[in-house]
Amino acid sequence: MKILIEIAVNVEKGDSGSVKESVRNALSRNLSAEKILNYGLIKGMDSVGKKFKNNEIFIPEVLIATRAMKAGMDLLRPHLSEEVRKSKGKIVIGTVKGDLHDIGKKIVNMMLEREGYEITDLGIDVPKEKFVEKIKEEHPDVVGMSALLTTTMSYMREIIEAIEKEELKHRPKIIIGGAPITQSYADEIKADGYASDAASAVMLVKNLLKHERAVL
Ligand code: B12
Repeated sequence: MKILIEIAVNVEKGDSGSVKESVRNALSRNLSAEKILNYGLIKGMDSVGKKFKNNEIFIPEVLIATRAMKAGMDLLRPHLSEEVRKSKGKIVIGTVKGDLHDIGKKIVNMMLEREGYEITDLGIDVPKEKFVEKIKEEHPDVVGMSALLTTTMSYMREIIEAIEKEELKHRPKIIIGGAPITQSYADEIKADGYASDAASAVMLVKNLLKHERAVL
C-alpha cells in the first residue's frame, strides 16, 4: 500500500515531520495501528539496519532514522490494540557507568517495546547504585546492560555483584550486550544472557521469561 511505503521511506530518510504526517494520514484512512507499525515504521527501520550492516549508511543516519521511527511510534501508541499494549514484562535497561554509547541500546529498546515489553531506560553512564535503586522500585522481570567500550564492560560484573548482594526475593534476569560483549563474557560474569543484536535480544528475553514462567 502506497501510504505504508511512504512511511517506511520517511523513516529511512529520518524525516520525523514527514513520518508523523504520513502516520496521521494512514490513521485517518482507518489503517490499523499494527499494520502501520509492522509494514511502515518497522519496515523502514529494518531497511536502515541492513544498509548500516552493508556500510551504505553510517551512525548519524541510523540515529536520525531511529528518532523518526520513535516520532511515529509516539503517535501510534494510543491506537495499538490492548493485546499489543498489554505489558509482557518490565525491563530496566541502561548503558553502564563511564560509557556514553546508546544508539544500539535505543534500537534494542524499540524492538522490545514493539513486542509489548515495558521499558524503563536509565540512560547512559549509569552507576550500579542506580540499577539497584530502580530494581527495588520497579521490580522488573529483566535488567539489561549495554557497554561499547572494553574499559567499561568490566563494570557489568560490579553491577551484577551489587544486585546479587541485595538477595532479592525475585531477582530479575540479567542480560547484557554491546559490541565488545560475548557469550563467554556473559557466562564469566554470570549474566543470564547475551544478545548480539536487537532481534536476538527480543528472542533472548522471550526465552528467559518463558523459562521463568515454566519454573514458577
Ligand atoms: C557512535 C560511536 C560513538 C558516539 C556515541 C553516540 C551515541 N549516542 O551512542 C560518540 C561520538 C559519543 C563516541 C564516543 C567515544 N567512542 Co565510540 N563509537 C561509536 C561507533 C562509531 C558506533 C557505535 C554504534 O552506535 N554502533 C551501532 C549500534 C546499532 O550497534 P551496537 O551499539 O553494537 O548495538 C547493537 C548490539 O551491540 C546490541 N546491543 C547493544 N546494547 C545492548 C544491550 C543489551 C542488553 C543487549 C541484549 C544487546 C545490546 O544490539 C544493538 C542493535 O543491534 C563505534 C564503532 C563501531 N563501528 O561500532 C565507536 C566505538 C565503540 N567507540 C570507541 C571509542 C574509543 C570511543 C571514545 C573513547 C572516543 C574518544 N577517544 O573520545 C568515546 C567514549 C565516550 C564514552 N565515554 O563512552 C571505540 C571503542 C574501542 C573499545 N574497544 O573500547 C569504537 C569501537 C571505535 C573504534 N573502533 O575505536 N562513540
